[in-house]
Amino acid sequence: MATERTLSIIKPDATERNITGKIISKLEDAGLRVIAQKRVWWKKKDAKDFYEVHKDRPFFKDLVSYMTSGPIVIQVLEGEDAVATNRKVMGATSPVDAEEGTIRKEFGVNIERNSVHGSDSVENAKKEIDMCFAKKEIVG
Ligand code: IDP
Repeated sequence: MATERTLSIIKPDATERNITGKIISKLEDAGLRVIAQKRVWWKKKDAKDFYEVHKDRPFFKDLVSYMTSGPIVIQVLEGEDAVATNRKVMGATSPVDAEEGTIRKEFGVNIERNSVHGSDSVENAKKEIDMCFAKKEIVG
């Protein structure tokens, strides 16, 4: 196993319900360490740039509206197999399909308002971390 970094976002549905601490506890319990963190409120351009890969999907416009509807908490997580470990503790995209004990099962509202984002590959993690953080903001 390799020590990796991944990008995590606590989404607006979770900041609105004041459950960021509960979500961070689950990440830490899974062996992940928060090595960078900031709370921001994205403009449309930020959300569009971040989710560019989904720009042709039918849910893109709604996703951009949702991700700009309130504050988010963006984090860099570090740990053994951080990308896969984080995806496991997040659970499937839709809370209905997510396994018991996962963040999305416990806190997700629906397939869109699913409380967290996590990079889906080491390569995308690097890109997303570079998009969201300056090097000096990451303290491993
Ligand atoms: P992931 O977040 O589990 O990796 P993706 O397919 O990359 O899932 O989708 C990105 C985000 O877009 C999801 O987390 C969710 O917020 C939203 N999303 C995905 N599929 C749908 C859908 O069918 N309807 C509405 N929103 C969706």
